[in-house]
Amino acid sequence: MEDLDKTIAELKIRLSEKGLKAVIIPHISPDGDAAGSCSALSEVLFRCGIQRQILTCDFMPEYLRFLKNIPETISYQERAEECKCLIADADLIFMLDHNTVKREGDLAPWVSAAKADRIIIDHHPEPDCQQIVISDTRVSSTCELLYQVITRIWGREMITVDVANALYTGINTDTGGLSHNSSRPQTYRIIADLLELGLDKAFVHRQIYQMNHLSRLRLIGNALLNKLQVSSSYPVAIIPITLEELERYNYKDGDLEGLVNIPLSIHNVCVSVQITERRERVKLSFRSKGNIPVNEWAREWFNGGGHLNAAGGQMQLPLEEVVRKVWETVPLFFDLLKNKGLV
Ligand SMILES: [Mn+2]
Repeated sequence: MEDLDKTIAELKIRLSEKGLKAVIIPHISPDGDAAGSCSALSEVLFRCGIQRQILTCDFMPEYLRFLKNIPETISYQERAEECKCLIADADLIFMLDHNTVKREGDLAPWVSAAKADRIIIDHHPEPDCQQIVISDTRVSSTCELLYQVITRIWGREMITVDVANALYTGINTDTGGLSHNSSRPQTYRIIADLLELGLDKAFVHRQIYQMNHLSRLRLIGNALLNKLQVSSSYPVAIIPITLEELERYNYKDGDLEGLVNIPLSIHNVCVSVQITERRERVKLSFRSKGNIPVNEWAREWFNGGGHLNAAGGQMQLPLEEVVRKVWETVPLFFDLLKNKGLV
C-alpha cells in the first residue's frame, strides 16, 4: 500500500531527530498483541538510542511479563504523577493496538492534552485523526504491522530474539493461535522471517499457554459447566461471570483470556458473548464466526466496538440487567443482519 509506505517514511524522518523522548501506550487491559507490540517497539527504540517508556492506565497481565521491557511498565494506578510528567514531556506518543485515545482509560485526558506528536500503529477500523496514522485492517495483528514498520525504517537486523519473540506473541494471540484472521500468506512469511531471526517459538508457546495456575482452570471450568447459556432460537451463546466468582477463583489479570472463544467451537453457535462483572462496570466481549459483524452489536447497544469477529463493550448497569439487555438485543441484531443479507 502506497499510503502506508509514505506514512512509514514520514515516521522515519521524525525518528531521525536528535534527543527524542517517547512514550508507548497499549490499550486498556493489554492483551498479547498490545503488550507484544509495546515490548518490541520499546526494545527497538532503546537500541536506537531513543529515550522511551511504556505506560499503561491499568496493568500488564502476569502471563505477559516474560516479554522484554514489560515488567518495567509504569502503571497510572500506581504512579500517576510520573505518568503525567512523562506524557507532558514526550516528543512522541506511540498508541499501539488501539485506534482512539478513548481506549487509554485514565491516561486519555493527559495524552489528548500533550504537546507530543501522536503516532497510531494499529489494525482496528476507523482510527482517530492523529499526526501519524499507520493503520491496516487487513493484517493479523498490530505486531504484524509493526514488523513492517521496523524492517522498513531500520532493517531486519534490528529484530533481536527478544523483538522476534514479542512480535510473534502478538501475531499468535491475536489470531487465536493462527486460527482466525490469519489467511494471508504474508503473515506466514513474517513468521518465517522471525524464525530465521531467532524467534524461540517453543519458549513463547510455553509462556503463553503452559503457565496456568489451577485456579484459572477451575474458573474457566466453572464458567463452561455452570454459566454458559446457549439460545434455543439463535446461534448465540453467552457466559455471565460475577465478581464473586472471580474472587472465589482468585482471579488475576489475563485469567479469562480465550474463554469467550470456546463456545464458538460448538457446531451451531456463531456468536459468543462473555459478560464479566467488574467493580466499576460490566465488561462485554463479543466473538463471531464468518461474516457476522459483532462490532456493530457492541457499537449499537453496548458502548463499544472493535473488529468484525472480535469486539468489546461496557455498561454501568448491574450484571443481571446487562445479561437481560444482551438477550433482548439478540433478535434486533439478527434483524439487522437479515437486512444486510448476512443471515
Ligand atoms: Mn490487536
